[in-house]
Amino acid sequence: MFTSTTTASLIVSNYSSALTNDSEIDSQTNRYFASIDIMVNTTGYYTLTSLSQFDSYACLYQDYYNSSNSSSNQIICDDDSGGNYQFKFSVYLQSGIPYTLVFRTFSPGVTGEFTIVGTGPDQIDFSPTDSLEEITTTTTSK
Ligand SMILES: [Ca+2]
Repeated sequence: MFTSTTTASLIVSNYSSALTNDSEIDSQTNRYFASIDIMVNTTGYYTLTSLSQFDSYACLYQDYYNSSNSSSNQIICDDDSGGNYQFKFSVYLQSGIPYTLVFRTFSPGVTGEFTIVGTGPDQIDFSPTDSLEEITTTTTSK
């Protein structure tokens, strides 16, 4: 009996940074977080997980993360599926659509270095989100 297996080669992309006392913080829960923009050039299933010394937690959002309504645009969240308290999930990412990964600690007041590891059919472009308040409109009157 023969078994035929087609194994597509998977590409691993890493993004390393750190949560520090200067990182963005959720004022309600006192947990530091990093907001990371994600783009892919090839549509398909990608797996995202983290390497860190702390208990990580992450959510993925389509387009952008709205800190005043954290459930809007939310695709998936995970706490410990990666083992060793690291988040892990697989998601279908579409080429040309911006996604935002919000990576944070599970417990308040925790800092430390971390690496996000993405695996999929193509490279993942990671970049820190410039601003969480890009939608803000400023009106000046005299
Ligand atoms: Ca966790």
